[in-house]
Amino acid sequence: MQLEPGLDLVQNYLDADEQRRFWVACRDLAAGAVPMYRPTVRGGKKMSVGMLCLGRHWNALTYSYEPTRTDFDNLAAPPLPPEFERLAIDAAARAGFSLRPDLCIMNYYEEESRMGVHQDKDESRESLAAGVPIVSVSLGDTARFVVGGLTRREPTRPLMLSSGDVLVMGGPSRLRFHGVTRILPGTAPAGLGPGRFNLTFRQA
Ligand code: MD3
Ligand code: FE
Repeated sequence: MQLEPGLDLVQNYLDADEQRRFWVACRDLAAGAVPMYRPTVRGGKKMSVGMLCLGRHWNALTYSYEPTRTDFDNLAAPPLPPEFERLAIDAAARAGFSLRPDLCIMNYYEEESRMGVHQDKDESRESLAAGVPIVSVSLGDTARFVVGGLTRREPTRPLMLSSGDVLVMGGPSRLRFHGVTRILPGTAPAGLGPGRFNLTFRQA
């Protein structure tokens, strides 16, 4: 359903089997040769989420994309798996957008993890100007998410993101402020969890 122009939520986009398959893929990637880690951001604070970027790496110190993790261990970002890419392309198309994702940021939330309200504006001017969407896929525990307007001052509206839900934000909604205010522990479907993986697919 369309929440706002350019902001589309498809609940249960992934069935139980697909959720389990993507969960396992995320879990295995997180513990793989290029592991998930906790980024330190500008100012020196550690983020409360675990992160693993696929395709390209988001540098938490420079807020820019690069091939290797120069803010952490200099390892190259693992490639974006073909089944991840397909998921993002299909979900964007369903919301009426064309997306050629070149990276995915995989975030892992534990019970205490949060994501402060922010804008995603580290992609190229062309990508942002064209309103190329971000596709978000939620797996595991439910999150309370908030989405606002194009300035920090505007009010936010809460939204629950459950396992299997896909949120597409493009066009006029691409630069909306948003964040994760809490994780509901123990809400993951059987076979998933603990915690929550969120995948955000982007065209840099
Ligand atoms: C609405 N992640 O990785 S995804 C992020 O649930 C991020 O992990 C959150 O914000 C999470 O940057 C939210 C949903 C999302 C992403 C980008 C948006 C919603 C958005 C951009 C504009 C409006
Ligand atoms: Fe974001």
